[in-house]
Amino acid sequence: MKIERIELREISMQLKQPFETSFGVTHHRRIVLVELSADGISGWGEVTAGEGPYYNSETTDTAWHIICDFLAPAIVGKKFNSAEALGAAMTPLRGHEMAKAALETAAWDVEARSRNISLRTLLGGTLEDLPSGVSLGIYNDTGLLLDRIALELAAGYRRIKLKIKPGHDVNVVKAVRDAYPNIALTVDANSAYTLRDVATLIELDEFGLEYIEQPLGWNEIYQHAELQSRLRTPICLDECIHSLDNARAAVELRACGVINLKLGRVSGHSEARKIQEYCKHNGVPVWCGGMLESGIGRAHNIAMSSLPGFVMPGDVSASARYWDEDIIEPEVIVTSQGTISVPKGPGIGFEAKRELIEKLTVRSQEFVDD
Ligand code: OSB
Ligand code: MG
Repeated sequence: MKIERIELREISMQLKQPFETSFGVTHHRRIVLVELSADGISGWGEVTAGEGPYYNSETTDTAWHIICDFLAPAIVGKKFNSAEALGAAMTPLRGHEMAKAALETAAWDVEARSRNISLRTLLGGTLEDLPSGVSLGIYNDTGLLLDRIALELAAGYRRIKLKIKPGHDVNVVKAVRDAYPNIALTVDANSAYTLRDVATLIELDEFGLEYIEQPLGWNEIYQHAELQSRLRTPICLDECIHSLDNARAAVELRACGVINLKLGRVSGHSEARKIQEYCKHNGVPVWCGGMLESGIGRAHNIAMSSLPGFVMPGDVSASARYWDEDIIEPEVIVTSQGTISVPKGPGIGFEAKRELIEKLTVRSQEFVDD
């Protein structure tokens, strides 16, 4: 593919409800979208960075800077044999996985569309219906949290994940477990604890959780190994895993029993596919995380989750849980069985709503081959 044009835009999208994690509250998303055109075909990708550097070190603005000043100039006008080769061309640039992933995933959409096949087929996906779970932010009122869980379960979702932080953990998990003794339940701390909190984390062992997600330092695999040796509940790593090498280190050190895969965090489909392959081979369950994405990021998550290593329900849920109107057609829907069906159409299998995207755009930048 010869890259003829890259269009970068920042869109502004209001979440239906604020989402609170141990690192802060998000009301409103500033999302960077990439449209990549090659050989007359265009594909879409999304930067999944947050507005501030609290989940990882990237932000909406660092991604804008890195794409405009380094990545887009390195790619526009060049020819690549595959999306994977385009991704490889960005490896000399250190870090900034989410900025890279936006371009890399857009290139996978282009490659699939140019062959008139679905991205699922191009990636080698086998699953057709994906089990879907929900991630619920921190609720100060546990009664409201229980009401929300009742609604999500009635809608069919297969797993409930609760955000926790110090002081808002064992008490909340106990209340939910008492109300729902048998549901698949998990917690996610987003790195809010240290090894000094081991006693609290050991208390969580009593609740039959599927896993405890990222309790310790955002880039600290070794300490998770120390913690895992003291817990029966598997640790699931999220923030720590940026590459196949990180996944291998975490599994070999026994720092986790489960991995949350996020396309942005691992720089795109190529690396994500290698990680799920490694995990499948080593019996480590993998599931697809979310970053409060618009429909474009959500569509890529769905394609990735069709790979055979994705054996646990993911955080990818219906568009309508986040947005009054999503930017893709059709929107992502979840069946009453709690599943998302992987689309069969070309590329990501969803179409970008260009008029709506235009209305939501706050800035844009074009790179053309001259
Ligand atoms: O840790 O999985 C996380 C949202 C923003 C940043 C980090 C995380 C999350 C979520 C929400 O848990 C997942 C979603 O519904 O998109
Ligand atoms: Mg997480």
